[in-house]
Amino acid sequence: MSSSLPALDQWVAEVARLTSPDRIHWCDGSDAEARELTRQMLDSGELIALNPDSHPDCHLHRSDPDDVARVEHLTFVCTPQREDAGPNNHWLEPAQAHARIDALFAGCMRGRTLYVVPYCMGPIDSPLARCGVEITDSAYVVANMRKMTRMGAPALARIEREGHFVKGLHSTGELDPERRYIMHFPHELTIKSYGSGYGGNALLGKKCHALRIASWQARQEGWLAEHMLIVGIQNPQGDIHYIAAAFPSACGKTNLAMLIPPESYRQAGWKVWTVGDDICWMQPGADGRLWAINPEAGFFGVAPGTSQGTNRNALAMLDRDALFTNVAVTGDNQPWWEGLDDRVPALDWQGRPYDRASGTPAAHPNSRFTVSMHNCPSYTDEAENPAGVPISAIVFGGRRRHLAPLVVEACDWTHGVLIGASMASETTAAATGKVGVVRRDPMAMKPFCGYHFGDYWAHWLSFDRPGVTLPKIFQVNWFRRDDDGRFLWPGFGENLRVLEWIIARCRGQAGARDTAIGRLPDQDDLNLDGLDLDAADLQALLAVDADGWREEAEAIARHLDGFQPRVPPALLHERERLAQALAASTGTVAAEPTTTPTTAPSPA
Ligand code: SAT
Ligand code: MN
Repeated sequence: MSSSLPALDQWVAEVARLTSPDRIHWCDGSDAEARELTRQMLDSGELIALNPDSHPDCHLHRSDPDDVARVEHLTFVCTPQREDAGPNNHWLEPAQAHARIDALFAGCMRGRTLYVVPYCMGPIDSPLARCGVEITDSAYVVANMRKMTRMGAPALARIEREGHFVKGLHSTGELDPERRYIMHFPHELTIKSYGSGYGGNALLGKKCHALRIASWQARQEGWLAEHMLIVGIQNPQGDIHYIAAAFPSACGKTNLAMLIPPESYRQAGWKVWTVGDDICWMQPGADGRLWAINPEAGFFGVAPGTSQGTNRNALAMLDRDALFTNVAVTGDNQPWWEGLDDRVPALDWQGRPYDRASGTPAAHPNSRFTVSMHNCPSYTDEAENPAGVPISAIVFGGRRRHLAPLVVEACDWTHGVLIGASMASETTAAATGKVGVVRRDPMAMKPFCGYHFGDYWAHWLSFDRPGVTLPKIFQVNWFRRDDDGRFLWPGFGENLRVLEWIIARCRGQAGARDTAIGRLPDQDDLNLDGLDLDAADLQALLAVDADGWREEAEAIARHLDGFQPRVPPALLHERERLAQALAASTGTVAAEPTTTPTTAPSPA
């Protein structure tokens, strides 16, 4: 097979010359093709069938133990000018980068099949969607791409019509960490990835295309490609407000996107609709609002911690047609991970007999599930709406033990961009490296922005222009702890209480108090009915520690300084304004139990 697009056929031929595969297979995305690939992977041992009674059509893949997370130190953005990649990216000169990685690709597919995977990021008929073609020698990657993107014949038809596409070349190579690179060439709309078969390193539609390349394209074309979930919150009156929320990897985006309302909210008629759990592309519409699509078609979620109690929706979508990576298995061959239930698994994520006394987790902390979004009970057809959904609020969240309150509303767009730009979070198992270290992660895009953060912030600021009705921006932190390490806020479904306040603020219907760091709810502005929360914990969650924040403002100044001379002056002024407001306040400013409601204009 080939396409009707010479540019595509030429590229496939070129890659085949370089990599010398035994066979070339153009993926059509059909069920028959998926069945055949699964059969081959079961034969080769790449996939293991799970219990067909409890988990029909579910499979397990075990990664190489040295290949279980994204590798940021081996990920490069290769712009012609070094400065354009920014201090936020590793950089190599493009010609040198091509030479270095092409040397690895030479002959690497000997004995293997080269799969041509045409895919569309976003609803197939959406003007906001963008297409790509991934060439890979991994059937496991093909199987993932089929769940995660609109893959196959319809995507190829769109590519042939449009005549352009993002090129992604991938080989698992030898899975040798010493021979591994993830390289991006934004000016050539090209990705090359060698030596890893894992998630964001190998499913090139995801972080490589939909964030690193797309963020660069979005800047040229006037839109935003963000590391955000999209969730619709339906109130008892039936109005649905869509929220886009950025959190670093493995900070609960999937749980928030599929939130189960607390019992009292369910009874009152609240509903939650999942549009996306990881990536959001947003563009101003004719009405001046931001409209968003989820470019993905599935979820590649963190398994550990997913349970009946924390995310019933996720669990319900994992008992059929799901692909698991690096989870443990029970004696009767069901998938298992820490936090699921109190069964003891038989085999750990590497297939070794599991000994609980070893004290090590049975599932890898970054073990994952891949499922089509159609499996999700809270899935909404709006995820297929070519126009996208209108965004009422943007939320920035991090994982922070101290300082950051439960929720803060930005005073305006510029303040909101500063909040996003100065986000910080403790590192997680989603990337290799030390876990639990606080690092700045602007807009949760630190590993994913395909160009200089200074230019990126200027691009964000540019959306604030006459005639627009931008979403309100908020900062949240579900992860505050006391000195003993205990979480102060119950999180999960209870986060709806915070989202309710956020939506009410967007509608001009809830109270807030002005503080130096933004607007916070007082205790009675939040619906805490039926929640057993310690009064002191609530105080701590809603207090502004002015001394701590003064230090934070200084830290933010140093952080921004690292991106000079490209930091937009408006952002520096905003930081000054924050520092001055903090200079005027002392001690810890606690939340009041009573307030005068302030009203705000409604964006939606
Ligand atoms: O490995 S992925 O990048 O796909 C998942 C994540 O880190 O969010
Ligand atoms: Mn992510």
